[in-house]
Amino acid sequence: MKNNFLFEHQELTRRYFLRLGVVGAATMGFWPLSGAPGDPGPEASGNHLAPPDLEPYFTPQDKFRDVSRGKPLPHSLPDDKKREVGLTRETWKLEVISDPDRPASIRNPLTKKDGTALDFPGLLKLGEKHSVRFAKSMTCLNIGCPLGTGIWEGVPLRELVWLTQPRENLRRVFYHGYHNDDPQQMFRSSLPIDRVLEDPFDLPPVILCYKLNGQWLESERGGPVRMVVPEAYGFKSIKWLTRILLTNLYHANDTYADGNNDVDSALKTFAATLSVPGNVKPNQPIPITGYAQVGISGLSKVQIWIQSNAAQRPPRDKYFATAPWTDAQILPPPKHWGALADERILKSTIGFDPATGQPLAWPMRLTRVHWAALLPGLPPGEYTLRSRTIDGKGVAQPLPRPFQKSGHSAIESVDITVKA
Ligand SMILES: Nc1nc2c(c(=O)[nH]1)N[C@H]1C(S)=C(S)[C@@H](COP(=O)(O)O)O[C@H]1N2
Ligand SMILES: [Mo]
Repeated sequence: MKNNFLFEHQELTRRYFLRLGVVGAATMGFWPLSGAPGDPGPEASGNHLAPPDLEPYFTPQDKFRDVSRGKPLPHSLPDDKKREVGLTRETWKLEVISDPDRPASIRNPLTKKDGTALDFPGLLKLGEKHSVRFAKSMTCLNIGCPLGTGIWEGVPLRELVWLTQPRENLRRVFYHGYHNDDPQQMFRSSLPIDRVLEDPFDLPPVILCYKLNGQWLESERGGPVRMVVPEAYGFKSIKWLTRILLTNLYHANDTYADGNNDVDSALKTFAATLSVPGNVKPNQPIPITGYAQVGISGLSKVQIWIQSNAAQRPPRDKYFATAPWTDAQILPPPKHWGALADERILKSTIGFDPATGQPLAWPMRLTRVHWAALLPGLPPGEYTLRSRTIDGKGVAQPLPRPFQKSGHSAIESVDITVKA
């Protein structure tokens, strides 16, 4: 069970390709079809792609890619220091106060000074009544490929806002985590109060997260408590959360804004390949697999297109809108989700059927899917394979905002050589 995702990917793609009659695929140096039960195992020849570093569908906490700032990194502090500064479940404290510069009127701030700050047992107490969990890929706006996908669990942020008894002049919320008590190191993010109090378009709520994949949120992932904003890129999901400010400021004041990032951008839909054969023979079908991130606009199709590098491309078609794209097969949900100690977790997860633990819709927004395709054989030559997505509304990638600083949504291209 070590590599559930790889196994699922192998099984799903194997069945897909077998249905299409690609019996030779396993001997073409196509890694997902080797290593499965009954297979001769990966070939020793040097000319195929190294298998990508795959994880289960849900990523174990320690297999997430880490995007953390700080000197030293807060999660690397020794245990006694963590205890001292509130980075353990025993010592964690959260303040929820009015912004002194742009005050919101609140009756009941939660402060350390008054002994009213929220502690971990207090958060769990709220969780008994209000906790939710949902699946989400964490993606860095500046990296593009997901850092990991998990089931995030916690208490909706609005429950804390209500505890402060807000009255007037509350337009936004901003929040930050432990930053070595050095203002220069503060990593801050913000949201309109509307997004906190209501969940538009059936999105899950913004949460104070304390569990990931059914286990306590580890220090490296931002434990004991981090913010998780379902539809947002990673920079909104502040780790080692220590303070929330309710403000009358009317605009974003995120740390990420200083890096020229679009701080209101939601998760984009895009496709990428995971495997192409390393050695493509002329006139033999070409099996391809990949994944797609399912952004806020959903996913209806993954499409691919291979073109000879010798062919002329029409001018002024930067996003290849006129190319003869063909549909790839979006693979069904895996049978085993991986990383969850107990798959019953899925039965109480937003977006899953409480009776069966299966997703209510597929592809599932804010996560990812896998896909496979079989390209017809080609004459020898150099080719470019491209993959793209069509979102839930029928709009082709790169969607209305093709800017890197709004999050990666570019059309991927891969070089393929066909030779005897
Ligand atoms: N306190 C704090 N929170 C933070 C960061 C940080 O440096 N400090 N990095 C952010 C960024 S840019 C990203 S992409 C995500 C990454 O989450 P992960 O490390 O759990 O994968 O955390 C966010 N939360
Ligand atoms: Mo990020």
